Amino acid sequence: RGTGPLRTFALTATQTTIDLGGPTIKTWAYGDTLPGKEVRLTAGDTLNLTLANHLPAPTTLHSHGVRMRCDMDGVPGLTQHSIKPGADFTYRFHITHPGTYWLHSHFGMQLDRGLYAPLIVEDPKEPLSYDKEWTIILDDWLDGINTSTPDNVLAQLQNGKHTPMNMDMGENTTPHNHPGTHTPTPHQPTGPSRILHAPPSPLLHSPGGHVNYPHYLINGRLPHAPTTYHARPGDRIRLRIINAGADTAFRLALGDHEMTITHTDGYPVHHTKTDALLIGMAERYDVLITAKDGVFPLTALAEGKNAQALAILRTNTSKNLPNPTTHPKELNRRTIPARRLTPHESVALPHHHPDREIRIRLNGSMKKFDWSFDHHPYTLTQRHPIHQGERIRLTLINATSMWHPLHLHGHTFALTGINSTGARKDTALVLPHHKLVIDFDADNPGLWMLHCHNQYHSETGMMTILGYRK
Ligand SMILES: [Cu+2]
Repeated sequence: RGTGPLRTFALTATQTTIDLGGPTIKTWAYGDTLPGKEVRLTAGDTLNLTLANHLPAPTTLHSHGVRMRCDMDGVPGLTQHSIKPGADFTYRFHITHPGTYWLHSHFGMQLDRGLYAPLIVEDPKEPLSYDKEWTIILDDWLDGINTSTPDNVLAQLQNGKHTPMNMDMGENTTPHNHPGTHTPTPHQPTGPSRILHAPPSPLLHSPGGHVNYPHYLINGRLPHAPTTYHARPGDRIRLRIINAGADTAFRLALGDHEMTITHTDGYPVHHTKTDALLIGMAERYDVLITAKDGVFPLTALAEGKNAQALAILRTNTSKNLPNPTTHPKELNRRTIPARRLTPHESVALPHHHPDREIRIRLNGSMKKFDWSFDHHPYTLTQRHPIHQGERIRLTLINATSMWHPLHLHGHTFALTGINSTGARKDTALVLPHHKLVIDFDADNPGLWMLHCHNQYHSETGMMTILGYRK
């Protein structure tokens, strides 16, 4: 499937100590930084990334949103054996499409620790012009704070009935065939309670999430010790914004600035102006801004959670600093949802009647914490059959009282529009009791996950598999 210049990278998944800008915490991360060091290459290159596992647990790496061959997709037990402690694995695949992507662990609850890093694929014929480019990674944080871990918080939500899903146990399993035979030890609901009690978010028509995180971060920093970005007044700046959170949508705005949306999930859209963005877990937006003269807050409100993350844009030497809790007025102005965006002609999915429709219902409740598709919690053997060459319509009916960010591996679908196909994305929000209808061309054979990107939902069973049939 193509070659191109080989670009070699090495990441180490390891236990480490991270300074969040005050509290120093023990966690699991890629190397000693949070986020992990950026992986940047150019469309046409072949990625050659070796992940060394220095964790006390198995792991895998998923390149979120990147079109690739299935055996490099990093789904434990399905596309590869998980990487045992002390072992390593080399992910090698040709990258054809530019965009803003990210790397994260696809094993158990590891995503809600520090196991994530940006993956930026430059366009060799970049059509946008800008003076600076920054990657902004949003995250919700609890790991290592007063003995909290994502596993013990999941156990709190499940009231002690946790059965791990998104993992295989190595030697006892064969990819594509047998689910794990290992009986996992349930995690205990220990540590301080992190269960969210808050009114619903008007934007999400439901609670912001389930977890009341002690911290929200931009590029690994707390609001009282934010990253400061320096520019000159008038500079045109590209922001590549990634939500690496596990249970939090962020509403983001830059004080006193308008943003121009240029891409979502790596794919270009017709430039659209907005004041704020609502970004679900694993979604990405690229925006252009023109910097004004001053010091400005880049605020990421944890939607429905009454807390926020912060970074600073500085273009002069003013001594004034935005307050860590500052609430730019732009947060309450225009928020353009993805369904209002239209794809750039170069990536618009051609109009075509679907050859196959797959209807899937989302089930589960906050009380039972039993999230699933069609009332069947994930198993490795589940398949929704599709055939190469088909135009597939996926109709995802949300029968729950909760919102979900749904992610399809290996393909970038089109949101369905009224008169034309909508923006291309790999992750899209569905509100409670609404449906999400997405179209894609089955042109990348393999076994591909469809799952909720709320890590607390996917881990309890809201995942399934689309399988190409010969
Ligand atoms: Cu969900």
